[in-house]
Amino acid sequence: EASALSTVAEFDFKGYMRSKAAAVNRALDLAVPMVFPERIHEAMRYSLLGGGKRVRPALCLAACELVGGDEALGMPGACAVEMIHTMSLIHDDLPCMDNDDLRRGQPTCHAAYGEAIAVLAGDALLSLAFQHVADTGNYPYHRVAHPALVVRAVAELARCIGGEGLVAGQVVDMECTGLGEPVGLQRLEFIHTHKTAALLEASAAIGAIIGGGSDGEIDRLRRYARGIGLLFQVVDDILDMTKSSEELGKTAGKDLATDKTTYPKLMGLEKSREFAEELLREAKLQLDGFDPAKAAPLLHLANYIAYRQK
Ligand code: GRG
Repeated sequence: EASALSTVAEFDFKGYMRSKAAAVNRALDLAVPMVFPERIHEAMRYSLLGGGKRVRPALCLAACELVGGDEALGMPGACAVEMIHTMSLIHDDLPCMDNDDLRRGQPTCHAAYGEAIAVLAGDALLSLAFQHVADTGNYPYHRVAHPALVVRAVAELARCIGGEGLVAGQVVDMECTGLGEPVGLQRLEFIHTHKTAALLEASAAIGAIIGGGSDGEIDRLRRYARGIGLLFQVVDDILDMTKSSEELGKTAGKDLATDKTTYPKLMGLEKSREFAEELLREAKLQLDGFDPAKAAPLLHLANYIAYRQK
């Protein structure tokens, strides 16, 4: 027991994330070659390779490895979820949605390449994501997953991003923005579980499916990921609020100035922190049935999301 605990304590989470991000970046680089017509591939590469913490692919790979798969087996799914994440950011930044000119400190895709190319780069990444999961033969790290598992993974990806997943979250968020009144707790949770948690859930589920996990294992990893997805947003809201009051409206007063509903605004800072602790505890509980040494990456990922300073 003590040695298992110390194994967990000694786990080098930063090193783990760095090495997974490097492997994912190499695979993504190979996934979008600069072929004709170059401009669309340039735009896709610009957004896909322009930074990002690679949380979703790391989650996919960690889930795959936890149930007995390896990195090569999980890599197509890991690339696919990052492609989806990237395309959702490209479309979210468009003038018809959030109308943002900056993302990760750089011009957004449409600011750099124009609106039409940005829409198409998003579409092409969406398509490439499915190609990646389905068409493993085209993949440089080719490892064969059972076709039935690949079909399940494809269905999982489709379900989480469609009209009952990511898109639903975005639509409800858009409807609530500009209402001029705060939305209720249920509405707020709907937005976050769909906009953010759904893709994290799919990342973990796809990794666990392709890695050959049992239904019970897949289910626990799914709950874990859904929990850290909501946790991510609650902590985001808390950080925004504390930053806003500390920096007195320099850059961070942004959310206070708008009518965007946040957890601290709805339930207060203390209750929001308690809610975050509860979500963290429940997420970690899902890892209890696994070998603690093997579950270390996911345990630390949950802690990182909970205790990050931005
Ligand atoms: C999926 C078909 C389809 C369409 C997209 C526009 C849209 C529909 C959805 C918007 C989704 C959106 C913007 C969600 C926010 C997700 C989020 C928490 C982003 C920040 O994630 P990080 O911190 O970002 O992982 P990095 O930069 O590290 O990658």
